[in-house]
Parts: sequence; structure tokens; C-alpha cells
Amino acid sequence: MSNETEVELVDAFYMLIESLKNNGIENVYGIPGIPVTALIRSWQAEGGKWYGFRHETNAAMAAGVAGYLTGKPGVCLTTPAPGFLNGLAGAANATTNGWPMILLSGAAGRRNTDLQQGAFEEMDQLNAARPHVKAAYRINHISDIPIAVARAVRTAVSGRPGAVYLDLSHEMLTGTMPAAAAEALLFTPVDPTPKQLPDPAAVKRAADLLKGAKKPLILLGKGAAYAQADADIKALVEDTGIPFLPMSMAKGLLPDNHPQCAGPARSYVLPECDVVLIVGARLNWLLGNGKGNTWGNQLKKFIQIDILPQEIDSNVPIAAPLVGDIASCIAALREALKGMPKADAAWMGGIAERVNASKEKLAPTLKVETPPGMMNYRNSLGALRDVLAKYPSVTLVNEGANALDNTRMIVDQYQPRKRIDSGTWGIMGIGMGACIGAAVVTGEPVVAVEGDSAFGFSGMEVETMVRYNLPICVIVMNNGGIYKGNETNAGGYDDPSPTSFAPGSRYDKMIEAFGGVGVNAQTPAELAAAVEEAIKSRKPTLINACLDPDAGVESGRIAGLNIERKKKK
Ligand code: OXT
Ligand code: ADP
Ligand code: MG
Repeated sequence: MSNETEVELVDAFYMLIESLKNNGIENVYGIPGIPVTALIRSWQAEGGKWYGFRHETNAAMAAGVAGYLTGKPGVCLTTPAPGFLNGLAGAANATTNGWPMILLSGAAGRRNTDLQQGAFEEMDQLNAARPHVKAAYRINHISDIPIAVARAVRTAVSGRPGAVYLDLSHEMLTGTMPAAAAEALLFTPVDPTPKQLPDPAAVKRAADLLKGAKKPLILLGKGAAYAQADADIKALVEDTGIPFLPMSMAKGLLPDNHPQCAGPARSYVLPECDVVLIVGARLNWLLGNGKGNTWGNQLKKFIQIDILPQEIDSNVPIAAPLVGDIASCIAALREALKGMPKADAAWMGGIAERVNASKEKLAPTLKVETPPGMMNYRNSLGALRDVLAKYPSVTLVNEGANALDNTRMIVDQYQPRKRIDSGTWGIMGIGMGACIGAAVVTGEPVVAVEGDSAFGFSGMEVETMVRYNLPICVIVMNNGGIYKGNETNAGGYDDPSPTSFAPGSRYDKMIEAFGGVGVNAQTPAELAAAVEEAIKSRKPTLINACLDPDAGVESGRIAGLNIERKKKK
């Protein structure tokens, strides 16, 4: 007998599958093809869950959102070159948002690729990925798989989370090794997300600043939601009595109807406050970069809790940096703030007045009547708000311009991590991937409010939802275009304007083609009834919400970022 027949061998698929399982990975999102199809079949055969998509960007979006919701990296698997590049868009989005995920991709052989000899789907993927992810590693040998997967997981979840790219080289994927040696290499990493305790001196500095504040404010970002320190954050807010302002994905960390929520008084509290405790938010464009008009043109005293030291002083000086993980920082701060008197009644009273005035101004617009087929953002979303208030555990996915901004303002959130949206980049195309990722990891119904343009970026995934029978209800806010549907071509000829789509489109027919439920809703009451039915039945549903093509404004609430022509020739 030769050695080869005596020694039991394992292959690279086995090592990859076992390593993913050792790291607690249960779901993989992606698209099959050369050279990973058999790997996916083996993953399923070994009890792993596979979610097959229609476009890799959506699979990668699902993985990123799964990472955000669970704190464990979502995993996306793609084929080389074009498949990889499609997936990279989602990985880049995860990195930008600080969500842990791993992009695995098959790759052409190193020998041909490095000599640029034109292998099938040849591409230098490792270097293409590198600028867009937190780290990129290549596995060239089967025996390196356990350490590479553990390294990818640890990199994705520790510190500021992000995406990690793992290049599955052809040489590695075709490798085998003796089973006994392989078993000795497989391991489960210890403590991949270690605590990062803040320096006691930094805690004291922060506590002293907060104690001396006259008009303090707590700003909660999606890092605070991600940290899953919900009870401690709530206790800090309630014990100090300080008003809080949630960034869009932090809505629901404390309920939007909480008496200390300053959301409806945003443009009052930001300029008026004196000391701001930032918990897991960046002073980026969404916060006017910490200065200027948004902040009343005064430099505030900022206390910033963040796990990433380089985030401190990124835009404006931070008076009291608190570097560490949010759970540990909040616990330490609570201890240091014990006995602090509640926030000033006059400050709270002023905020309450503005909150009530905003709500009273908004309320009648949510009930306004419009002719059938001519809903606007206010009355359609007002009806949706009332339905969703009954189902607080539903995850809301939201993208668009007017569809995004109005939903953020109108629809209240009551539980943490129940709102997923265009995020840090303000991108379109997160929608259906986010719906699927959220439905998979929460097991609860998901409702998406999608601009009709936004929906188009990932719309083909309605087939995926139907195939996996996921409890997702997609509402397409159909105003016939980007921002509006009634713009005419500025050149005067017959082609459509850059922002318009085919008028009267029936998106509901798309899901019917695959066996899902389609509804054409012409009135707020029809919309509300269809959403409630979808939540109760858990059937994949697409509602075409017929809006007035004139509903909407250019770029929603960020029109100021547009560039207008300076000169007409
Ligand atoms: O205080 P004031 O008075 O200011 O009032 C605020 C709150 O106090 C008040 N408020 C309330 N009032 C009453 N009651 C309650 N409960 C309440 N809560 C709040 O409401 C206001 C607003 O509050 P908010 O939102 O907190 O405050 P504000 O000032 O708006 O906040 C500032 C921001 C910056 C934090 C906020 O505006 C924000 O988060 N904005 C995000 C904007 C964003 O990301 N937009 C998406 C990108 S736009 C554009 O780029 C688009 N594209 C290009 C494109 C993209 N993006 N991606 C890709 C891959 N390709 C291309 C495209 C193609 S949008 C787009 C498609 C658009 O068309 P669609 O058909 O999809 O969508 P429609 O527009 O619907 O047609
Ligand atoms: P938002 O868009 O809601 O303002 P950002 O994504 O800009 O939020 O900011 C989130 C911040 O939270 C990032 O700077 C990130 O480093 C930080 N962060 C994420 N997780 C943690 C954690 N567990 N502990 C401390 N900081 C965290
Ligand atoms: Mg639109």
C-alpha cells in the first residue's frame, strides 16, 4: 500500500467550513459559480445556512447588516473578479459604517494572475480590496485556513468593527492535507471582542465636565446601538435626566416617545447646548462636522466616547476624550456621576416646548386627505407610523431621499437596532440586502420604506425573499422618479429628464411574478391595511404606494449639498 492510500486527507473546503463553524458563523450570503459552487454545497451539507442572492452587492449588504445587528461578522462569499467587485461595494459600505463582516472570494491562480496571463476571471483582488476594507489577507495554503479565518473574525469585530477581505487563492482551494495534522490546527479563538476599559483619569475629566454643564446633551449614534449596552445607556440617560438626541440608526435605543428625547427639537438643542456627551457617533457630515451653523457657530465642549482613538479630534477639539468600549465607558461614567443632580428644569422645559410644537405642527399633515393614487409622504407615512407602533419588534429598513427623510422624522422607533438606513454614505442600494440580513438574524418581520429609485438598486432580490419565504414587506414609495416624477427634460426634446422613471409603474407586479404578494395601494388606509396584513401573515409582500409625482423635493433635506451651475454660457 502506498502512503497516499494509508493517510487520510482533508481538503480546503473541509478546513474552511470547520473554521467558519469554530468562529460561530452560521449563515453565508452570496452567489455560486466557479470556483466556489462545490464549497457552498459542502457548507449546506455540513449544516451551514446559505442565502443565495441575485447580485453580490446585495449579499454583502445583508452580511454587513447581519454583522451590525448581532455583533458577529456576517459572511459573504463571491466568485472572482466581477463577483468579487460587486461584493466589495457592500464590504466598503460595512467598513464605512463600522459593521463587522467578512468577504470571502474565490480567485484565479496566483501563477497566471501575477504574470497577467489572462486566466479565467483574473484579477489582483487582494490589492483591489485593500483600500476599502479594514484588512485584506490572502490564504495561499490549506494549513493557514484556521488562523486566517480567526484573524479575519478578530479584525472584523474588535476595535472599530469593519469588513475584512479573505482572498481564497486557487492554489489553496485545490489543496489537501493529512487529517490528523488538520485537526491539530483547527481551534476556537478566545475572546475575539475584548473589553477596552477607559482610563480612570479620562472618566473623571468627563464626569467633571458633565457635572458643570448648564445645558448638557447626550448624542447617541449607531455605535451606541451596535455596542448592545442598552440597559446601561438608558440608566445613564434617566439617572442624569439629560436630554438625548439619537442619530437616525440610534432611534429606538431609547424610545422616540421618551420624555427626554430631543429628536423633534434637533435644530434647537444643537446650537443651544453647552456640553455634549457623544456616545458612538462621529462628528462627520451628518453632524455638520461639529461646527458651523448646525452648532450655532459656537465651539461646544465635547465629551466623546469612542473605541477608536483616532476618532478623537477628527474635526474639532474634544475637551474630554473617553477612549474605550461603550459598555465599559458608560458603566465607569455612571459610577463617577453618582449623586449628580438632574439636568436643569428650565433647559428641559425649553426643549419640551419645542418638541411639543414640532409634534403639533406635524400631526395634522399626517392625516390630510388626497385623491386616490395621489398620496404624499406625510399622509402615507402617517398611516404607516400608526401600524408600526403596534409592532415595535419589526425592523424598519429605509432608503431614498424624501422617502428616507420623511420616514426618519415621522415613524417612531421603540426598540434598539430596529432601524437600518442609507447610513454614513447616504447610499441607495442597501435596501433588499438589509431586509434579508435583518429577517434572517432577527427572525422577526421586516418592513422596508423604499424610494422608487432606491428600490431599483436591489429590487431583483424580491425573488430571493420569496424563495426563502422571508417575512419582509417592501413599500415602494412610487412618485415616479428620483426626488419627483414630473420633471421635464431641460433640453426640450422627448427623452425623459435625468430624474424621471416610466410613469404609473406597477412595482407590485414584480413580486407577483415570483409568487409573492403584490398590492397596489392608492390611499393611506389601503397602505396601512396591506402592511398590517403582511406583518401578520409573514408573507413576502411588495406594496406599490401610489404617490403624487409632484410629491418630494430635490435631495430631500440635504439639498444644500447640491452644486448649481455657476454660469450659463
Ligand atoms: O429641528 P428642525 O426644525 O430642523 O426639524 C427637524 C426635527 O426637529 C424634526 N423632527 C420631528 N418633528 C416632529 N415630530 C417628530 N417626531 C420629529 N422628529 C424630528 O424634523 C426635522 C428633521 O429631523 P432630522 O432628520 O433629525 O434633522 P435634519 O436636519 O434633517 O438632520 C440632518 C441630517 C443630515 C442628519 C439628516 O438630514 C440625515 O440624516 N440625512 C441623510 C440624508 C441622506 O443620506 N440622503 C440620501 C442620499 S441623497 C442622494 O445622494 C440620492 N441619490 C444619489 C445616489 C446615492 N445616494 N447612492 C447611490 C449608490 N447612487 C446614487 C439617489 C439616486 S437620493 C437618490 C434617490 C432618491 O429617489 P427615491 O425615489 O429613492 O426617493 P424619493 O426622494 O422619495 O423620490
Ligand atoms: P452615526 O452615523 O450614528 O453618527 P457613526 O457610524 O458615525 O454613527 O459612529 C459610530 C462610532 O461608534 C464610530 O466612531 C465607532 O468607532 C464607534 N463605536 C462602534 N462600536 C463601539 C463600541 N463598542 N465602543 C465604543 N465605540 C464604538
Ligand atoms: Mg422617488
